[in-house]
Amino acid sequence: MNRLTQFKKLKKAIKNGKYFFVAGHQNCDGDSLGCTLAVTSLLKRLGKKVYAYSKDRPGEDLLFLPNLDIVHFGEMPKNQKIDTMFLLECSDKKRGGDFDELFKSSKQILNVDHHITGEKYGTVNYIEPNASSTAEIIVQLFEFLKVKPTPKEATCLYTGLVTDTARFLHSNTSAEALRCSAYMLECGADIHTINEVLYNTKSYKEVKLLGRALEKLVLHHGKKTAVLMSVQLPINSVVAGMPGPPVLNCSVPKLRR
Ligand SMILES: [Mn+2]
Repeated sequence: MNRLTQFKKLKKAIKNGKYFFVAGHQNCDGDSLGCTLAVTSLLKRLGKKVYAYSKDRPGEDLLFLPNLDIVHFGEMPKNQKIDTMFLLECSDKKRGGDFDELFKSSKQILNVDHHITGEKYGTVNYIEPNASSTAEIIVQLFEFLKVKPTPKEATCLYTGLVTDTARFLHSNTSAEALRCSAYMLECGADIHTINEVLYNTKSYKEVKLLGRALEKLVLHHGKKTAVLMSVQLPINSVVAGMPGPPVLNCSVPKLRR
């Protein structure tokens, strides 16, 4: 089914829904949380009631995302009416959390994803493996609906694009991903904060952890290969107190010859 048909279906479903549940996947990343925030804001602007949900809180590097306090973290709706689920980046029914009850009671399930493994469990399934990110699809949805993203929405969507392409380094960095990113800048995405928080700064704990990891760097094969072993690091003792799971998020550069 072509892109236009899919967007028409999404538009119709959005029109027919009134009470929305919006969620991304567990262990949220920049794309799933950025999209959750942007879609929630879009739906509210269209006059809908929205319950935004994320099973987990983000790591501290995503705390700059605007309007994060509207998301219910780990707290499923209890007495709120829901007629439409809008799931982002959830390649199967369990990916976002325990939604069994909501699946039963909702009239519409909108499933938007860019993972090739995505299952078609929705009443509308827009799964586009050629998209760099779900944010790219949501930018296109804004355009299809002729709604210009606000600077805050643009910040959320640019975050999805920049993180899922690893700062436009991965092979999914298509012309369309760059066009959508450029459009988000035009709409006022706060690229300064995004670059500063995500890429130009590290927390004290991250730097300490990186230092300990780099101590383990050894050279092999006549100094042609550098190997970093981090599995035996007492990670928990270093990053204790950080929000989110203890993850060593560092990349070792390729050695220049
Ligand atoms: Mn993604």
